[in-house]
Formats: sequence, C-alpha cells, structure tokens
Amino acid sequence: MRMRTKLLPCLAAALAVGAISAPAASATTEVGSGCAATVPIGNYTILQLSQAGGSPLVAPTAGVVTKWKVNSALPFPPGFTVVERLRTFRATPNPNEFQTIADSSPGVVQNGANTFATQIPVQAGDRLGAFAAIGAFVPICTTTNPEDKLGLKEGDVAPGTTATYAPAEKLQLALSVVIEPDADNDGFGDETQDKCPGSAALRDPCPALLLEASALSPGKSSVKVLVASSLESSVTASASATLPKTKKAKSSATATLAPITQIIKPGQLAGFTLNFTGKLKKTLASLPKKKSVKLNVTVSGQNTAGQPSTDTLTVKLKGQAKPKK
Ligand SMILES: [Ca+2]
Repeated sequence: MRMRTKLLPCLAAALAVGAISAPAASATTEVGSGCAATVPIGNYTILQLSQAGGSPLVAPTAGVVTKWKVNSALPFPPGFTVVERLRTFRATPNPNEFQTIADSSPGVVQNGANTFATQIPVQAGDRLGAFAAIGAFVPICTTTNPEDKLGLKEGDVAPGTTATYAPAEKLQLALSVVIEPDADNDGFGDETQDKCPGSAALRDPCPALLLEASALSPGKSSVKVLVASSLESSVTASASATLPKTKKAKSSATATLAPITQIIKPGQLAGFTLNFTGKLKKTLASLPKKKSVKLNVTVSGQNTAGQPSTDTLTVKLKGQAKPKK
C-alpha cells in the first residue's frame, strides 16, 4: 500500500509535465534565463544573440510583456542595488543589427530574485535585452557554452535608433520575461492587465449584456417576439410549451419550437418569429377558446467575456376550437 501512495504523486507529476509541454496557442509564455548573475556590465545596451538550450530572449508570438525577472548574485555588499531597464529590439536585414523599439521604467535589482511589472507590446521575433547607464549595471551570467552569445553595444541605443551589436561568447543575460497574449490588440496583456480581453476599446470588466424581450399578440401558427439588447450580440430565442393531457395521450407532451439566432445591435428592436410545431397547432385547434397553453420563451446571449444573459416571458396561446352548436 505504501508503494502505491508514493507512486501516485509521481504519476501526477509526469502527467502535469506532459500537459505543460503540449502546445498552447493562446497562453502566457516565459522566455529567457533564470541564471544567477555574477558579472555586472555598465554603460552598455545588451541583447541575447543566441542561447544554448532553454528559450532564447525572443518573443515566440506577438503579445505584451507584462513582467521581467532578474536573478542576481552580483558580488556586491548586502543592500547594494543596480538599476537597469528592459529593452525590446527588432532585427534589421543586416547581420547583428537591431533597432531599439521600447524600454521599461528602471528596475532596482537587489540580490536574489527580482520581478518587475511592465506593459510593452511585442511582435513575434522581437528580442528582449537591457540597458544600464554609466554607474549602473546589467547583471550577466557566465557559462561554458559558446552558443551563449550576447550582443553588446557601448552606450545607450535609445528607442527608435539602430545599432550593430558585437558578439560576446559564453555569456547570458540574467533576464527572463513573461509574455501574455493580446487577442484584442489593445496593448494590455489579456491574462492580468485586460479585464475585457474581447474588446480593444475596454480594459475595465466587460459590461453585462441586458436583454429585454416582449411578445406581440400570437397568431394562429406563430408568435413574434421583439428583443432589445444593450450590446451588439448574437441572441437566440427559443420556446417550449407543455401541452395539456388529452383523451388519447394521458401524459402531457412538450412542444419545442425551432430556435432562431440573429445578431442584434444596441438601439435596434429585433423580431424573432417562432413557428409553432405541428403538434402545438393541432392542440390549439382542438382546444376550446376559454382554455390556453402557456408558451415559455427564453432569449439568451453572451457579453464579450462570454458571460451569459437571458430574459424570459410567458405567452398565453388561446384555444382555437370553434364552439360546438
Ligand atoms: Ca488585450
């Protein structure tokens, strides 16, 4: 029994690893190196030209950098900090030439693990790197692999300017970044920064969808339902009725009408004509005028965040049988 309880967590861990390695198109990704820096480099703009194993400091997909992380073991006294900025770069057609695209606000790096929040949109293939001014330092790790290649350029290659970077082997930037998808392309990461990822115009929580349904007087074989919507939304109207017991059928049957879906714009009153089923028409035709069947109508839709909304109403369908003389 003891063996079994020990094996189960292992199996769970193996399955979890499998799940992580499966490709997820629209998930948060982290690229870069968590290595602990031991070398400080000041007054340089730096990016990673190549990296042995691991994920290079290149955005695998378009999105938004929402966090950058630096692990520092620099040989400084306790409490000493270094200030650097995250930079993004885009390759030009020339070898080792990059244009600086954007930079973050300064991050004050302490010994140990540091995480800084930011909000920098990136395109697929954009490089991540860093800059530290004179008197400040970019934390760097040394490795034994010549595939770990930094690109170095002395001074500040400011956003909008272009420079050619000199390769330097066996070095890694102590830098990793978290990139979130940005499906609505509003420059805010959809997982932690954008509370309404379905709408480029909205970053606050998506507004709820309000639906208002009313019915016109029912006809002989159909009823028209009018629906107003607070947002542009795909709305479905459906209806069902519990049919009264008859001499033939002792138990009551349900008539389900074919649902109708259409896009409604705010300020528009959309009509949904719900046709009665054959069974419902037959029931009404044989039902005395004093009696009626209740038709339960539901209109439903979703807001941009996929939160459902409904409105319901009941329509009284009067019997259509001619009085016996
Ligand atoms: Ca977004």
